[in-house]
Amino acid sequence: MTQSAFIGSDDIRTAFSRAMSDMYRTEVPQYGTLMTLVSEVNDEVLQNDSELLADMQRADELDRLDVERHGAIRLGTAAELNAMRRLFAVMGMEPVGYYDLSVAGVPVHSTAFRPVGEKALRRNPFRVFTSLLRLELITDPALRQHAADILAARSIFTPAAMELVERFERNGGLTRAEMEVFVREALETFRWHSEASVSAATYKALHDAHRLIADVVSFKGPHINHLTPRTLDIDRVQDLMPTRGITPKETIEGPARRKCPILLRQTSFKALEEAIAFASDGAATAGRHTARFGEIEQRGVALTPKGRALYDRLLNEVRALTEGGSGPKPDYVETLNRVFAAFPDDYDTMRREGLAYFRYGLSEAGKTAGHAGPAGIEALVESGHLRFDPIIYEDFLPVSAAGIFQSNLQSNSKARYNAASSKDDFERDLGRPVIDEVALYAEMEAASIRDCLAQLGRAAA
Ligand code: OOG
Ligand code: NI
Repeated sequence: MTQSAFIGSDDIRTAFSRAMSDMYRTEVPQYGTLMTLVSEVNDEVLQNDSELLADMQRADELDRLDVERHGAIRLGTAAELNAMRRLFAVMGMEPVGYYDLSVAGVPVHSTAFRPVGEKALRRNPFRVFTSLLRLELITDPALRQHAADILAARSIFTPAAMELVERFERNGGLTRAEMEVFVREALETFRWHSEASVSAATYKALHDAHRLIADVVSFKGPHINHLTPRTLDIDRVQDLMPTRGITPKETIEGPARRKCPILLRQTSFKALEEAIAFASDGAATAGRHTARFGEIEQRGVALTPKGRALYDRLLNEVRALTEGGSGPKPDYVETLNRVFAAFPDDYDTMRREGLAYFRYGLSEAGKTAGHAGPAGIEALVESGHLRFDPIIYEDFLPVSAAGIFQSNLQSNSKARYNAASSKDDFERDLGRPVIDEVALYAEMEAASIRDCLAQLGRAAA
């Protein structure tokens, strides 16, 4: 077998994310409605904002928009997480970031599998937010053991899917024929099963411990629970959702609306209530479960640690003002807008203050001037020889994720688990360290500067 007969990981990822999207659209028709709405609004935004259109064209960001989406799954065991890492590796997706959601009362910790290289991201930035249930957070020891036993007995991958993962690892790639089988078989893991693998009584016990525990433990596999397209105007889609028969959650998670978007803003619509059949233990076998929902997101520039610290501080301020205590609360959106006014809203200020990451490139003037331009990055920017584009945030936000979890579990429980964060345990279960997302953005920016300097025939500083 020659190297060249292998299909690239980018192509496998694209084929898989398309197959996943098709499956989810059949399973949850509202997702299809939402996709149509998002694509209409994106077209409208680009038609009315020629500057954004030009920026996105220059940054080579337009092509990925239509295929761009993220999904989420919740796993039950270390072995499942470990195997999932190997499965996603076939599609060029690596674990980036660590999210501890126990602090928000959700008994999971998570990572996001996604492509990391710039070329791969431009092709298709498909991401899967992947959570691992922390069984140790179930307080009742008998129930904890029961859940562990149920999980130990299931196998969430088809034998053919794992066989192809092994073949990929052994040979360093998959042929087209192998890829087609791989996509079909891997998809099975993410399919919805309306037959629970537990009795109604067990489901209830798990559900009483936490809705999420029932969702993870009661089924044959980790059904994909949402797929999220990327919109260029989340407020507009949120406003239009009711006209298409979709009821969004009340508030948009993340930063305030801005001229220059930062990080990530997200909103979702309520999970569907679905009929399920319990395994028979002689009792009633019909039930209902809420698992799957829809979500949209708008992505903005990635922040540096300094920018992120400012974001976190402002968001905490908003939460302190609008949550808890008694008496009337100020309006959330009004408070968010007022507090976030402290975050500079133009790219050049964000850049000069070191709040966000940018990709530098030579302008036409810079290319013409070549050697003759001024020295130093700042001087080159000022003279118009260097331009800069925002580096898009490709990751997630723990507070937003917790808000999405909560609204879809219909639990307003503000319970917090007192467990220590356990990134080390997570990485042990995963079988490798997670990649630090900040290092990825910093390196993208640094590489773009090196590239410009090289083109100008200058040595890097
Ligand atoms: C994942 C929720 C997190 C996001 O976009 O922040 C998430 C889940 O409910 O399993 O998808
Ligand atoms: Ni999501």
